[in-house]
Amino acid sequence: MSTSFESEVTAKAAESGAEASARFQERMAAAGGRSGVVDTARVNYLASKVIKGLNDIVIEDKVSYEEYNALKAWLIKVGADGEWPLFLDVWLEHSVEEVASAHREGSKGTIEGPYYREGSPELEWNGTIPMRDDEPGNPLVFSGQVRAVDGTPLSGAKIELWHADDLGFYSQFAPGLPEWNLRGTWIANEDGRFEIHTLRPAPYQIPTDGACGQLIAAAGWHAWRPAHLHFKVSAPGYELITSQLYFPGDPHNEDDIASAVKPELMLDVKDNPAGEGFVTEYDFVLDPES
Ligand code: MBD
Ligand code: FE
Repeated sequence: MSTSFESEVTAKAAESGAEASARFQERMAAAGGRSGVVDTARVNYLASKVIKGLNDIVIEDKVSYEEYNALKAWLIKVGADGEWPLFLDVWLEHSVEEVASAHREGSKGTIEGPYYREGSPELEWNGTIPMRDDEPGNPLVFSGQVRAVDGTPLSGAKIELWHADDLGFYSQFAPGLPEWNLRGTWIANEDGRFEIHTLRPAPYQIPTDGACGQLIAAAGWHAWRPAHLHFKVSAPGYELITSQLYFPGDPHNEDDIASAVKPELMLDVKDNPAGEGFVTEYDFVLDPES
């Protein structure tokens, strides 16, 4: 049974779908056709393959009209709930990211997910993330260096960080949060170093009250992602890295619903010897643009 507090929290969650769809469409429009256009031969090849794959499943697994209609109703609901970004980023993006980053020699990355916003407030190399006065969570000091694969420190590199609050909500996707809450952009110092002051994120459940949640419940799956920090790290002349970092011991590191955990993305977290909370160090190594 859910308490009224829980239902208030989950009711808020569905609104993130509409926001994620709208923000994605804005970004595609702003890219001015440079992204999201695929040539005819490739569309013919890929779309034919997807359609054949689905037809093969129907024949092989003797899919009934009941099952077909359940699928049709569910697909309609994914759109109505604005959950195509969520569905695709949870169940497909990890393979796209694997293909896109296979050539990299620098740090591993992982999926972006549906909740990135460009243009978060710029902070000094050692600044504190924007947060509410009473923001719940334990302090986390995250420090490291951005450098090139050849070892050159990348002074002025940009480290964008975004993460959910203690209840699992992302600013600009859930209502009632300050615009840039728990989102910031650090500029690395002359040695490529940064020291981010934020909060340790909590384990995270994807919204359960929309179409994706309906699928998860109907299939008997769970909706959890391990606690994670999202990053985009960039410097002129280098390939941007989109990443997420994770915390050892999280019960969902092994069964992330979004399949976005890699061993290289696990932080080494220690108690802060100088005060409250935790400290961790992680370096980002960028490949030169080809
Ligand atoms: C998230 O916070 C997330 O990071 C991903 C990949 C999917 C859904 C919600
Ligand atoms: Fe996330």
